[in-house]
Amino acid sequence: MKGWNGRLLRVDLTKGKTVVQDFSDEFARKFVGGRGFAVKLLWDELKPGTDPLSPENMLIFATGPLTGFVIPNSGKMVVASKSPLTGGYGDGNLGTHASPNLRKAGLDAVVVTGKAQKPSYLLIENDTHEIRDAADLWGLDSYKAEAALKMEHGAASGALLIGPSGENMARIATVVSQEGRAGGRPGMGAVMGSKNLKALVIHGTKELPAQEPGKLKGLGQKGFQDILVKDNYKFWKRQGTMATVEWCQEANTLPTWNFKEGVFDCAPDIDGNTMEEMTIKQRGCPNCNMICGNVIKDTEGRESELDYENVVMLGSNIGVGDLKQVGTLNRMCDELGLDTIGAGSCIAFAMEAAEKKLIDLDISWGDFEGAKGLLEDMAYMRGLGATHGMGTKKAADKIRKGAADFAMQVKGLECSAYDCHLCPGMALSFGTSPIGAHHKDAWVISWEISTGRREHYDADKADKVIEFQRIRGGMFESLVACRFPWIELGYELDYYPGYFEAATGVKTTLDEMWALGDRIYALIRAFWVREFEGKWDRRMDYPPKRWFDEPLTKGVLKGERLYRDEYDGLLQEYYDKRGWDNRGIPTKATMKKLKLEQEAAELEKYVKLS
Ligand code: PTT
Ligand code: SF4
Repeated sequence: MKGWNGRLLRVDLTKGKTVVQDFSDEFARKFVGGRGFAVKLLWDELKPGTDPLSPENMLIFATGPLTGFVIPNSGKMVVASKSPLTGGYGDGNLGTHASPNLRKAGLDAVVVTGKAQKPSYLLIENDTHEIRDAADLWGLDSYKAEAALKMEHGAASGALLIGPSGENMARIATVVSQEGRAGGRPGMGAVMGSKNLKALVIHGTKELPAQEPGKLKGLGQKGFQDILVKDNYKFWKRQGTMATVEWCQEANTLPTWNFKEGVFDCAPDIDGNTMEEMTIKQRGCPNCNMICGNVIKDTEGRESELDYENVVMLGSNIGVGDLKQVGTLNRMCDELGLDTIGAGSCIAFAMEAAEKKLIDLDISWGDFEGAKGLLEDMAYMRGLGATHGMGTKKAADKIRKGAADFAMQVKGLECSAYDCHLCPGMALSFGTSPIGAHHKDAWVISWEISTGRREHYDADKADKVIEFQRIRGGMFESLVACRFPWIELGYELDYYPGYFEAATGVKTTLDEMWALGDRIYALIRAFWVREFEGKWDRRMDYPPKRWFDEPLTKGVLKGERLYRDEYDGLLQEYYDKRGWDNRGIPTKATMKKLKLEQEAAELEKYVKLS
């Protein structure tokens, strides 16, 4: 086997044991890596109904066959588990030096189960795998803990960590690395905390096994060159994802005041142009020549690395229109290990609940100090923070009194930063995302706006969502490479089958990659259905109620909203095109076509398949 190392590291924290396990050629070819590996392992090994915060849950760190090779943007890693935020499949993708190091340590993935008796960290140094004491790290924020670990294990190592929010099992806790990269929005940090696992430190120095190393090197060099001459390269280097603030404001899709509106009066004060005047340096992931992390100094003179989602969810969506203040909230999230999207949404939800006098909290729109206080309280799960740190769905269930009407989430995961009052295609993308309301799988909003969002609910929107889910949620999450060269600069997708073949020796086509995406999607859906046995309902694929029931009151889209029947029709188109029945469950024939016969037989124990 080339391309893959062919080895997983199994870590049982309860027993304090590690063991390396080979995986089969068939597993590698059928599920490829990253998300594909993660969902297959969870499906095969996790007992349905497992409490996500119990020792039995599995926490998976998975790379893919392209990770770590010197080809564009190959420094990413998938972190996956059964989610304590949603109760379904959860994952995230972060760029970190831990990724190439893991591969160079001769591994493709780490599967953690059990719970350590005391705070611990996992050290991987080539073939040495040790569970070590983390007593002095527990309680530290992620920056301090990473600095201490790097001091001990060397700057060449990579680290994946949790902050206090993961330790306290805030359900919106994520996994962080390098003071500004984060992944695992559906509470992967809480799962890590539940296992008493503060960090993974990884250092590998082996050569990666490519089938055709010379060819791969040549393709990689050409790929890096091509990126440098793309039309949008210079602008991307200046603004990265932050250019989206201005674009969303113009399109009236900039989440404002808990997604009540799509325009924010202070948008120019928090956009990419304002950031450019404040940028002091840039940071990024390994193996990337288009790095996009722009760093500014926040209100405390500390460094904060900005991205579109972070700035909007902690800016316009909570009414804060000062980029330094937003920077402070963003940096606090990274230190505390809170997902910025979840945290911003939970703060906005609390502000609205306080405004409606549903909770007794002294916080109002634009209240920077109040937001800081709530962030800390959510991370330490104290006071009202213990309610809001559970995520907006669970907080609304606790508060009741109609609070669910303004909890901006799907399946329990908070919406990322795109207002969908007049974007049914993007709403479908949130509705059918395999982890809850994340844009990562199908960011169709730009296409939707450019092709006419007033032709509301045409079937081509379902086609587009599926096309993007195949590319982004299937191919990029399994090869495990950053999708930004393609989506932001127009880097050709044809590169990827070439990379894959040179790395693994397995000939493939883009069509086969799309089939891989469909297989992964069907299996993730099967995972959800098995977990929600008897309770699964197509309405779980609906976007938040607010977009249907509360039209916009400002901007050129004033009066616009989504329509339920039309949305439901679009959802049905989506199911039909995917070969799923009208409950949103893959049919027997679809499972067979995707070579998931065994998985279909297992699913039939829980639900009758059409
Ligand atoms: C991702 C989500 C995003 S998506 C952002 S900003 W984005 C937020 N970033 C957070 C952060 O920062 N700190 C924090 N404490 N919480 C955060 N939560 C939010 O998490 C990220 C980039 C970005 S920036 C995006 S879109 C792309 N995402 C990719 C992806 O998902 N897959 C892939 N193959 N390539 C991608 N490339 C881009 O990577 P989640 P990163 Mg992130 C600080 O993980 O859980 O998927 O949520 O990884 O290394 O920070 O790079 O406008
Ligand atoms: Fe990381 Fe940005 Fe480069 Fe993608 S483009 S690999 S997110 S630095």
